[in-house]
Amino acid sequence: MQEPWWKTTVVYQVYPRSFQDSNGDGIGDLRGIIQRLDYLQTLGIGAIWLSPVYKSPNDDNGYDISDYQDIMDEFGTMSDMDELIGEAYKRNIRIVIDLVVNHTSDEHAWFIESRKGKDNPYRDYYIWRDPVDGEAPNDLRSIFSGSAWQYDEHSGQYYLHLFSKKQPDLNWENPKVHHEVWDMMNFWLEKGVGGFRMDVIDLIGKIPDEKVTGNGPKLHEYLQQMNKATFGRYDVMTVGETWGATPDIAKLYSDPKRQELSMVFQFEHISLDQQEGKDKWDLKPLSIPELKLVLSKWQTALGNEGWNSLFWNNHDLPRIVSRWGNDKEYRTQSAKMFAILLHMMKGTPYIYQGEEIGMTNCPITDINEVNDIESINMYHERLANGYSKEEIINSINAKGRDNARTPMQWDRSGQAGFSTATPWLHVNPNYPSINVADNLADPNSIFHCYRRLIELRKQNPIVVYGDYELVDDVPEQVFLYLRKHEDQVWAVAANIGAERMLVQLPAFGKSADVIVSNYSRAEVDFSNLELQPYEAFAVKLI
Ligand code: TEU
Ligand code: CA
Repeated sequence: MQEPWWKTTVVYQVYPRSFQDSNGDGIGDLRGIIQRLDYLQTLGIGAIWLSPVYKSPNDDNGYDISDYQDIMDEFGTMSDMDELIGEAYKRNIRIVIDLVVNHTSDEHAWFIESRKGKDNPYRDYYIWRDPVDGEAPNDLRSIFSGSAWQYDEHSGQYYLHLFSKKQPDLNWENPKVHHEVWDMMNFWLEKGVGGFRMDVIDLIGKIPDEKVTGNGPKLHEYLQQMNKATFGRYDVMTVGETWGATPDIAKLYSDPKRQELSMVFQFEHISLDQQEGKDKWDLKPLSIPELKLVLSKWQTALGNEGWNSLFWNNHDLPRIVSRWGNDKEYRTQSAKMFAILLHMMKGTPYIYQGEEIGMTNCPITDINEVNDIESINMYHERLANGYSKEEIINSINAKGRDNARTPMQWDRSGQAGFSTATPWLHVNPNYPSINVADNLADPNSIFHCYRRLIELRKQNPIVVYGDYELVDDVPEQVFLYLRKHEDQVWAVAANIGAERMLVQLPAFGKSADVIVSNYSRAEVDFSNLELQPYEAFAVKLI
């Protein structure tokens, strides 16, 4: 049976606001993405996950949608979108769009109607509740700080918003909401999109009165109905953003027999440097043994009942080379190390814009430099709770989402070639030494390492289908695993640290068949192998 295309391809995430400005207003746009399609074709990716481009007041940079079937003014027009889909397809690149249906903007026509009064036909498109003892219905909190309930003077009721006040949650217990969403999805499928990334899709089964938000009892029923009514009839991919997924829950989403989604983004590895039961801002050192266990668990737990996504970065996360690598003297080595470690695993890899050239976090010193509503709300809440400005700014520099949203660094020209105007968000001042142009020109660049990894996946079934096996008897900070397929065995090693590490596995023998390396290593002798700082390679054992 022909395997689905999304098992052998690599997906590239574009955050349109920061990718390429084509008309000199300092904001990225659709025509800018069209201009850069040849670059993405050179990289070798097969799909673009396009963060939202629909009409939005941009309270949450497009994740607050006021019209799902029209394009945000600053990003361009629907004909630009049609051209992007067509031009990408000519280059064997599918456009996977962002489906944000846990909530809309409060400026969406449905909510404008809904808030007009309790008897409005759109009232039950959203989640309205009476006050309890003059207060919010319960103590549900917004992920963007504060209560998840907003009081509405006009009707004397509260509405639910798990994100910003301008992002009211849709009421998925109302069948009319399902049909509205299905109609919108079919509108985009008929335009030829390659699938959907589904924003916080694990929340649409919520039961607010019982304070159940993720993994509600009807969630999978909703997804099976959605599959049947929309994308199930197309050769497209779907990936759910599911922060609370365990391997067993992931199987419910991605077991092909269940006809729900192709795969999900799980975040267990991403949460390893966060204190238990605390917020993302409350850090603890990453434990590499835990990272090895968690990633290995996901590599083996799904079996044939599901499919992994593989990622380090996205528009919500700090950049991996700054977070867990070394963005100073070992930036290139550690960026390539994370690339080799991830792209040799089983699943569909995702590259976030700029990751392929080792872009770094971009520290700020004052809250006035911050755009992201999540960071701004947290700043004010923690300031009110007695945290010092310094502590809060340190948290934002470590985990704030703007780190991922500074403009793409194309070349050494002003504003890194992103725009001829002052961009909506500051450009990282390190763009003269970290940019696409220099990466393209240097055969040993991070870009060419990613290009090689993408090529390896296309050419070698072992990378896509090989069984995974963690090798234990190595030093703590060395991640060593095997991939086995038919009569082949590949070994993948990564030293996740700046100290040299000695590996002694004589049983693995010697091999001169190095497939990819970030130190241009010519051969591997496992009986006495010294790994350099952040060294990584893949080698053929058999
Ligand atoms: O993110 C879901 C989400 O919860 C993240 O905001 C995450 O909790 C936090 O940012 C950790 O860094 C999705 C989108 O990816 C995000 O950009 C949106 O802000 C959010 O949903 C609301 O649509
Ligand atoms: Ca623009």
